[in-house]
Amino acid sequence: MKRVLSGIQSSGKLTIGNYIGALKNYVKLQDTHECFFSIVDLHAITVPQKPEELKEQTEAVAALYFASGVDPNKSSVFVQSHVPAHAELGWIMTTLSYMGEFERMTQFKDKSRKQDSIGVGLFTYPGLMAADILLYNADLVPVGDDQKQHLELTRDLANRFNQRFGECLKIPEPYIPEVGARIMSLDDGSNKMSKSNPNPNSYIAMLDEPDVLRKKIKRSTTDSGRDVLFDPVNKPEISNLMTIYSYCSTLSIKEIEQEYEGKGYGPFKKDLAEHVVATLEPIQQRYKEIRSSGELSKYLKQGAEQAADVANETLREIKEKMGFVLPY
Ligand code: AQP
Repeated sequence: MKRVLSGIQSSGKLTIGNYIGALKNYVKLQDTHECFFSIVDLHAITVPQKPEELKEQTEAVAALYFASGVDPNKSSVFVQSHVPAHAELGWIMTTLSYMGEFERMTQFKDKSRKQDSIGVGLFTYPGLMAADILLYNADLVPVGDDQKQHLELTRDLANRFNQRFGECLKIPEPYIPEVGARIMSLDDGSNKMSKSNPNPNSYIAMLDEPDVLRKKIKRSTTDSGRDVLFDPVNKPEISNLMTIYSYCSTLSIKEIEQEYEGKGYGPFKKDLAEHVVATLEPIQQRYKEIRSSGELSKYLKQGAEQAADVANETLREIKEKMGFVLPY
């Protein structure tokens, strides 16, 4: 069985982008792969986080994994900071990396543009991400388009390590879903929908109340036309809404075009809102049950133990190959 590693940052409220681009795939993958899914809180702190919010967000992200259908008996779900090997190998990876490699990362360029002062952690983020993946000798890493570049760097670092110190690390492959890999912001079709966007109307949060969801979708930006046509270049906003529609219903993009031919944006948005509500409401219900049952800490403890077993063994091998004196 091939091994999969992926994670989501606890840097805000999970969006429908995280659901479509990550969680939905996790649920499918766990039936056919050995899965390690992480809540990457060490990555979240590469931009400032308020302590009480970080704690709540980390627990909320974890609970949403399970509420979305990730099964603790099939997948190992863990909080990144519960497995200290991540931070340790992250450091080692930065010592194998070159400044130019990190400087080229478009996510660093995008995120640093939004900060008044740029933290070093934001810059060295790809080193930690490489560690996250390589610790588990993952075969596959489900990533959205935006993370492809980081995975490419991870592969380079693994190859570099193997050449310099001897074969040890597996070279991971990307697993990219064919469509809908990138859900765009509700207020700007050229921007990715992001949980850390300061404008809550730019994203559909998985835990938004139904009426909030309806309002956000009604107010979402569209072009001045009225044809519900899939044309990401000329009509990026309506095309994005159609992608969300398609993921939250049984209709294909073609069928959506046929369904709303000549009807305009109003009825389309109204129906879209109901499909989104119908998709998220059962998840919200399960989320509430998980949060109030006290099961979360049990699942996360079990996940951290399973993850640490694998991660500590890889780290030990890496350190041995590099010439570290191992603990006596
Ligand atoms: N808009 C999106 N469309 C499709 N997939 C998305 N993902 C995130 N946003 C979208 C996928 O979710 C996984 C986890 O992402 P992350 O939280 O680790 O980092 P991110 O990609 O930077 O996500 P955000 O929401 O934009 O977070 P912030 O705002 O904190 O940077 C990844 O698989 C990602 O592709």
